[in-house]
Amino acid sequence: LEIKIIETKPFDGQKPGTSGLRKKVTEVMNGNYLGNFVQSIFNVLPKDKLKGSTLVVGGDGRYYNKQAIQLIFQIAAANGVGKILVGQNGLLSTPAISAIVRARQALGAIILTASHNPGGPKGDFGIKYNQSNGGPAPESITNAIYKETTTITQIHSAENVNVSDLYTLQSHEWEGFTVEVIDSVSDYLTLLKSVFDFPSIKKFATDPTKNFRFNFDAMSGVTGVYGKRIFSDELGFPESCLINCIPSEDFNGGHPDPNLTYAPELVRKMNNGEFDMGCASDGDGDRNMILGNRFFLNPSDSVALIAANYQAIPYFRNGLKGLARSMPTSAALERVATDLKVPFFEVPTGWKFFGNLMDADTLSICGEESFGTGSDHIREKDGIWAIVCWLQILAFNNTTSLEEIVKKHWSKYGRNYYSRYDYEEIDTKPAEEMMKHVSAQINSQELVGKKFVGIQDNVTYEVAKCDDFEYKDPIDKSISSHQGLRIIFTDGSRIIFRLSGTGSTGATVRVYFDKYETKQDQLNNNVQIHLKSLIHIALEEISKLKQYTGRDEPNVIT
Ligand code: VG1
Ligand code: CO
Repeated sequence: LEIKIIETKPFDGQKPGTSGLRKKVTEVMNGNYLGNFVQSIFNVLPKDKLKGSTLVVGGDGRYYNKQAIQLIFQIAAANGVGKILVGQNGLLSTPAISAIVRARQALGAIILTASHNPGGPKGDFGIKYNQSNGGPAPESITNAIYKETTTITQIHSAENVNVSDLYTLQSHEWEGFTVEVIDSVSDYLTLLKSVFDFPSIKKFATDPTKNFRFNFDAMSGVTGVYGKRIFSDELGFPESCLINCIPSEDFNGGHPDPNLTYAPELVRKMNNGEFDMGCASDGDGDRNMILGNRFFLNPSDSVALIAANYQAIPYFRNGLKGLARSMPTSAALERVATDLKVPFFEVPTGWKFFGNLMDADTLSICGEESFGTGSDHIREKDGIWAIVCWLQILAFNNTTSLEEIVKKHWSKYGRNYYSRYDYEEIDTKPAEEMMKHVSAQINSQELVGKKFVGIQDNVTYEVAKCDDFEYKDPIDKSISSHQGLRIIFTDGSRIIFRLSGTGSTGATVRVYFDKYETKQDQLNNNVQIHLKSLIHIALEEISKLKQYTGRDEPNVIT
C-alpha cells in the first residue's frame, strides 16, 4: 500500500442529522470535504478494532456515490481496515447493508445515501456510519465524529487502491487489504426467506382464482435491483408489476420519497382501482408506502396492524418481545401493545433510537409515521420487509383486500386519525421563530388547562400536558433532549411540532396531528375533515404558522 498523508483543514457544518450527513453534492465535491468526514469516522473508531477489520460499503446509486466509494477504499486501506465488502455497482439498500453487517460480523458500514432527498449534480449527497449491530451509530458516536471534523488536519490515503470494475463479483487484493464485490441481494434475500414463508406467499400471489393485482414502484432508487429478484424471481409476480426499477443517479429526475405527493403515478393507479396492492420504496429502500385498492394505508396504522397480525409471520412465532414507535407516530401501536401485554416504548424520531432496545431483546416490531417500519431482524427500517409483511398478512387471511383487514382492526381497537403536514424549504429564520413562539408557550406552561373550541366539531379541546420531548434511553441511560414540541389534550389528541433533521437547504417544519376515535359510526370519516379542528388549533391558534412562514398550505400532506 502506498500511503500518503494529505494535509487538510476543517469544513464547517459537518454535523450528522437525523440520519447521517446530508449536503448538496456541490458542497461535498469541494476539495477534501468528503475525505475529511471519512477520515473523521476512522479517527473515532478504536485503532485496535480497525486493524484488519471488515467494513461494508454501498449506497442508493445516486450521483457521486461511485467517486465516494473509491475515496472510502483509499482512506479505509490507509487506516488499517482489512477488507471491504462493496455491493455490485456500488449498490446496496440500507436494510441490506444492515443485514450484511450482521451476517458477516463486520465492524460496521459506511452507507452512501441521502435517502428520500433528490439526487443528481444539483441534488443531495449523504453519508452515514453504522455499527457492528448493523444499526446507525448513536448520538455519542455521531457527535464524536462531528468533533473530529472541527479539528482535523490530516487524511491518510492509500493512493494505489483503485477498483475500476465494480460489476464483476470478485476480490481485489493488495498487501493487507481486500475489496470484495458482492451480490447486492443474496444475503438480504436469505434473511427474508428465514423471516417469512415465501412458498405460501408465492402460492397466494400466483393463484389464478385470486387474481391478486400487485404493483411495486422503486422510484428509480436502489430497490429496483431487489424488486426484480424478490417480487418477480422469488414470489412469482410478473415483471410487468415492477415500475421504475432501474436505479438512476438522479432518480430519473424524481424525488424518491414514497408519499402521496412524490409518487403520483402509483397513487393515480391505485385511486383508479387498477391494483389490489401498490407499494413504493425510497431511494435507499428503508421506507415503504403501501396502498390498497382506493385505500391509503397510514404508516402509523401499518406498524400497528403488522404487530396485531404477528402470528401470520413465521419470524414472530415465539411471540413479541416489545413494540415501539417514534414520538410523533400515532398512538395506534400502543393499543396493540396493551392488548398483547407486551412492553411498549416511545423514542425520538430516527431509527438509531430503536437499536439499543433491540440489542437488549426488548423490542420486536417498531415504526415511524414517516413510512418507516421494521423489526429486529436487522437494525434499520426496511421497506421491502414491510411490503412482504403485508403480502404475508393477506395470504394468511386469504384476502386480497387490505382495506378489509384495516377496518376490522379499527373496529376492534378504535382508529387514530392521523396526518402530518410538511412545509419544506422555508427560510431558517422564520421557521426557528415560529418554533420559539410555540416553545415559549410550552416553557411557561401557559397552555396547560387552556381550552380551544373546535371549528369543525364544536368539541372543547383542553390541553392536559405539553413539553419539549426528552428521551432517556432505558438501556444506556443517555439523554436526548429537544426532540419535538408536544401538546397533549385531555382526550389523548396530540399536536407535535418539529424541525426536520434530514434536509440540506433551509428548514422543513413538520406538524403532526393525532386524534383517537372509538365510536363505531365514526371510523370511516375523511381524515382531513375529522382532524380539521385540531389542525386549526395547531396552525392558527397555537403556532401562527402562516404569519411566521408565509406559507398558506403545506407542500406535503400525509
Ligand atoms: C425524517 C423522518 C424520520 C426518519 C428520517 C430518516 O427525519 O421524519 O422519521 O427516521 O427522516 O429517514 P426528519 O428529521 O427529516 O423529520 V430516511 O429514509 O431519510 O433515512
Ligand atoms: Co431512506
